[in-house]
Amino acid sequence: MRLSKYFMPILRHDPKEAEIVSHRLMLRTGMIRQESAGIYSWLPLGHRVLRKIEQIVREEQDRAGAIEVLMPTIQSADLWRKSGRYDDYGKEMLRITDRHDRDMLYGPTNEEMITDIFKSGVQSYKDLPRNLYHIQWKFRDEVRPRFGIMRGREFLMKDAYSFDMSAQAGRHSYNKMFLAYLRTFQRMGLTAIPMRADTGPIGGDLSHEFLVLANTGESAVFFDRSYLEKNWNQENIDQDDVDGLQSAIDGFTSHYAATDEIHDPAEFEKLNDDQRVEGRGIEVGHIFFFGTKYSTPLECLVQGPDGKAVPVHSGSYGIGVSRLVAGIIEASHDDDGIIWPQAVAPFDVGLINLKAGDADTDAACEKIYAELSNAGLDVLYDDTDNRAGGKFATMDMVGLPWQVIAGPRGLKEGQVEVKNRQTGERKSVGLEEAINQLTSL
Ligand code: P5A
Repeated sequence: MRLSKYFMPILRHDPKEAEIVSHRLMLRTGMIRQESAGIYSWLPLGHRVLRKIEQIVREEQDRAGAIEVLMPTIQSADLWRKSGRYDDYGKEMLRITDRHDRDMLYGPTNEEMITDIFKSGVQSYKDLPRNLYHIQWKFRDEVRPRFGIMRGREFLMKDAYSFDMSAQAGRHSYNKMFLAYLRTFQRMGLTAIPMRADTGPIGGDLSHEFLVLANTGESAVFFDRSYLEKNWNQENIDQDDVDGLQSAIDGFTSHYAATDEIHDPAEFEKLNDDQRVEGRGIEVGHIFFFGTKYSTPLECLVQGPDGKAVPVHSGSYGIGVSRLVAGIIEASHDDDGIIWPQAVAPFDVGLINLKAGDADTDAACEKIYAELSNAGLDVLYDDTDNRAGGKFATMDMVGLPWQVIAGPRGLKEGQVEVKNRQTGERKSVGLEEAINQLTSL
C-alpha cells in the first residue's frame, strides 16, 4: 500500500479524551474514529488488525472442532422472554420496537438464539457433541463506555456454544475451548492468564476469565508467578484425549490466579513471597459451563440411546475480538508508539522513501516494494514528500515489525537501513540483502 493513496488520518496531538495508551495510539494512528459514545468506525489500519485477530481466533476455533455460523445482530424478544433473561438483562440491553410494534433487541450475546437453532436441527444423541460459533457485533448499553474500544457499547465478539449429552461430556467441550483460548492468545503474542471467575448474567457454576496483564487493566489480579513461564503451544496435548486434556487443564489451573471479584487473600498468602504477583489485567476472554440452564426453559431436548429425551448440557465461550486490538497495544508499546506482534501487525514492513522525487531513491524503493510484495509481504510504502523526521515518527508510532529506510546517501553505496521496531536495532545492508532478509522471515 502506498501511503500517498491510503487513508490513514494521523493526528498530530494527543486527543484529550484518551485516558489510556491504546485509546490514544488508536486515535493518533487513525485506526478508529468515534461515532458516538462507545461506538466506533474502524478505519483501514484498524480494520486490518481487527481482521487479523479475527482470523487467528477463527483458525483456533476450527482447530478445536467448532463450526462457524453467522447469526443476526437483531433478535426477537420472544426467546429471551422464554429463558427469563428479557427482564433480567436490564438496561444493558438495547431494546428496539419494529414497525409492527414487535419487541426486538440488538443482541448482547446469543445463548437463546443458538439453542433454538440447535434444537431445530438436532434430535438424536448421535448428532452430539457439537460446538457452533460466530464472530459478530454485539451491543451492550454499558453505563460507562470508556477507553475507546476497550469497553465499547458496540463491540466484536467471538462466541461459541457447545452442546453435549452429559455434564462430563460438556466438561470435555469446555476443556477444548480452554486449550484453544490459551493457544489463540499466545499466537497473538500475549500472555493471558486463566482465572476462575464469577458467572454474572450468563449464569452457570464453572467459569474462567482470561486476562492479559497491563497496568491499565480494569481488574486487579493476583496470581502465581509460574503462569508467566508457560508456553501453551509447546505443550503436546491431544485435545481428543478426555483424561489427558482434563489433567493438562487441572495442571494449568492448579496455581493461584484470581481477579479481585473472587480473590482469597488467605490462599494467596500461602505462596512464597517471590511467587506472589499482584497487578492489573484486561479480560479478553470468558468461558462458561452452565449445564441445562438454557436447554431446560427453551426445551432443547435430545433423544438418548435409551429413547428418553433429555435436556442438553451446554457452555458458552466468548472472546473480545475488538477489545483484543486495544489489549495487544496495552501489552506491547513504548514511548514512540505501538509495537505490533508480527502475527497481528496491519502490515509486515514499513518502507520509508527519504527523498521522494529523487529518481534513484524512487527506483530503489519501487524495487523493494515490488519484491517484498511479490514475496507475499504486506508493505506500507511511505512515498509521500513529507519531512524525514515526521516519517520516522509516524512509522514508529504505527509500529510495524520492520522498517526499510532508503535515502540517496546510503543508496550511493548501494545501502539501505533495516530497522527492527521491537529492539530498535538499525543496520545498514545492501539493497538485495535487505530484500533477502525480509523475504526469508
Ligand atoms: C460467552 C460468549 C459472554 O457474553 N456469552 C457468549 C458469554 N461472556 S462475556 O464475558 O460477557 O463477554 C465475552 C467477552 O467479550 C468482551 N467484552 C467486551 N469487549 C468490548 N467492550 C465491551 N463492552 C465488552 N463486554 C464484553 C470481553 O473480552 C469478554 O471476555
